[in-house]
Amino acid sequence: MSHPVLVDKHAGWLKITLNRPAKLNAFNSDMFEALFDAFEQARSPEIRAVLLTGAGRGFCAGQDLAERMPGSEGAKLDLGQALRERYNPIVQTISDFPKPVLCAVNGVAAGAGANLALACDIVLAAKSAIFIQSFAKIGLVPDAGGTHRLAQIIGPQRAKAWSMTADPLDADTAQHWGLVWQVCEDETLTEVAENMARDFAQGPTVAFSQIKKLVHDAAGNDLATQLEAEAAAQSHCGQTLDHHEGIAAFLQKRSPQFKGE
Ligand code: T3D
Repeated sequence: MSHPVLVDKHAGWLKITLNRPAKLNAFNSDMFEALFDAFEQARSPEIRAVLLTGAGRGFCAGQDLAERMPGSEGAKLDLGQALRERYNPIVQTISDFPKPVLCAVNGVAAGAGANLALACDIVLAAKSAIFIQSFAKIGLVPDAGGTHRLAQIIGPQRAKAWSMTADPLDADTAQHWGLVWQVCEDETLTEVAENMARDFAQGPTVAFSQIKKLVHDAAGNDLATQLEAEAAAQSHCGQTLDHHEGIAAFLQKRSPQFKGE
């Protein structure tokens, strides 16, 4: 049996590939366990960026609905509990992860699969990729942080209409709406995403983690609180070797060699 998540270690970065292509990488219990394990591996200090993608023609089709078949044990589950035990922790892990998490959406991203992609820091999408908040089609609400993120990124009107219609959103529209950083030709997505992961792995990791936290916290802060948070983050970054290296490299007119410290 093939492993539900593939982990490829590169110099300074980890590629995590959801690997149930015959089911468009829908989440079953094994895939959850393997994904948590992959992110644990990414905590290693030598890893400074993570790239998440999917195998085959899909990125992720959300919850494996075969595990929710009426009459089965899974159908009797409290879905709220399933979210608390699995989806919420993985979204929180990505959100809190102190390193850039990139996502290369190689194909359809549906349900919690779409919101898993949107939980990542930088979303790249293949031209042919589509995003679907498919929950309403099965009588559910967007989860895995979807309502929070969509309300923030695309605004409440689009968030409600997209969630209620469950219409597929093409990659160009997703980019136009601010959900996607870059749309790539299908055949170049992997190369573009891997190059970006490699570049981030050579970046100022402490500053990256602070940028992530500041941007995440901004929505809940007033200006004075955010100004102070920026000052605290800058105090921290100002003490890093990478800041010193950045200044030296600028003055010496050379490229900085960041160490992530
Ligand atoms: O339950 C909880 O724990 C609460 C949390 C819920 C989180 C959620 O994610 S709920 C939303 C679950 N996901 C969906 O509702 C999406 C279901 N899938 C689709 O609507 C379509 O498959 C797609 C629009 C994503 C793609 O359509 P298409 O035509 O390109 O492909 P397909 O033929 O439908 O799918 C290909 C295969 O993947 C097919 O298997 P088969 O017949 O060839 O053996 C299909 O059954 C399978 N597949 C796709 N999505 C799922 C799935 N199998 C199980 N679960 C899926 N979600």
